[in-house]
Amino acid sequence: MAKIALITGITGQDGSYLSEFLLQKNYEVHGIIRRHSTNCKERISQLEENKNFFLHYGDISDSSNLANLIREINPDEVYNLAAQSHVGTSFEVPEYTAEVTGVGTLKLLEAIRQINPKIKFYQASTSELFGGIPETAPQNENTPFYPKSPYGCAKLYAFWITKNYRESYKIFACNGILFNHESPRRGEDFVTRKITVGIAKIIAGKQEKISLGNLNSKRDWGFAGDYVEGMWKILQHDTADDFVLATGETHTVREFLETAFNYVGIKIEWRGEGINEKGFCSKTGKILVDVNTKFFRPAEVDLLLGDPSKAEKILNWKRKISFENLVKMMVESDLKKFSQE
Ligand code: NAP
Ligand code: F7E
Repeated sequence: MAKIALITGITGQDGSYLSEFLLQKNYEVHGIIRRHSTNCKERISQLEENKNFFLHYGDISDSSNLANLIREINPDEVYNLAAQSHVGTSFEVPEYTAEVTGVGTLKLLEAIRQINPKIKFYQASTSELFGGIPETAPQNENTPFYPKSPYGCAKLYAFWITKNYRESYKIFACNGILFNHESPRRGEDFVTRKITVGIAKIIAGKQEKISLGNLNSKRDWGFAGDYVEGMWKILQHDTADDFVLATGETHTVREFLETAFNYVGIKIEWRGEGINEKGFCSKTGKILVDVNTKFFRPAEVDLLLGDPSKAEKILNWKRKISFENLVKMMVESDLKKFSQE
């Protein structure tokens, strides 16, 4: 019998890669989508003809809808990827973020507890839980949490309620504490994709420059395709547990940007300081990067650097794509996309 998976957040970056991964493993894959007035299925349109792929309307904030779907589909595994996932935006919509990213997790767990507590549950936890304590890097499963945004706080609730349902009701409920992972399918308002789209548009003559916020924050960036395999491995382990997935490397936003420009043969020269800092093309002298305070956050996470040794040892999981190859993959994909549009 093929295993059945239910994925919330299936239209997102990770949902699309996870669907492809599970379909290759012969799962029957079900996903919850929200009704949009525009097309939200861009990342999963290639899967819609697959006979083992099913989409259902729903919303993580609608508990009766979640209960109906759990009853109807009766999955073996639930992957909860649905979230208002943008950290900057969470400062604009903090209550909504708490409802969806935090309490939504409880609604799903409660449906599982009441209908079939044997269902395995994966919660998309995040390195944003570690937030504000740079001196604790590298961060692992034992590092204290200190979220720095409404998003981080909502995910903190989701983390603990997942652990609580594991301990209270013996549900196989696990947290994957994932550090930043990117891809050509990354949303265009996250910094890596904003940079690679910006470069492709500059090359195509459709944009003058890229405006960014904090150039000095450091992130541990991996490839999303590697991380969805880790999610699956977490649910295949013989006991329910929490795992950090990360690369063990950290880079500044500035380094990501310089590496990405490098792929198109442009060297960036920096002049000025703080909000007056600008990145110039070393050959033409044109301004290609500037700083706009609109992209600063009320509180910032300065340094994320993960220690994935527990997952490497216990799950035999390891990232495959290097930082340089991730940047290259994203730049190449956007150059192709924006030269054709
Ligand atoms: P993403 O691209 O922003 O996708 C988020 C998904 O959640 C989308 O499918 C979105 O649907 C859905 N969603 C939002 N609100 C919903 C609601 N009320 N009901 C149902 N679905 C809703 O995020 P991602 O990068 O794939 O990340 C997946 C998960 O991992 C998220 O929970 C994120 O917070 C977490 N995470 C991500 C990273 C990372 O670096 N990518 C790291 C750690 C943890 P629409 O298409 O309808 O908007
Ligand atoms: O920001 C800085 C920004 O929005 C990275 C989500 O998937 O990973 C993601 O959250 C850094 C921050 O990702 C711009 O201030 C500078 O320091 O790409 P980001 P994030 O906030 O790290 C975690 C693990 C998640 O769980 C989240 O769901 O880049 N930055 N200038 C900028 N960021 C953005 N978005 N836009 C800028 O213009």
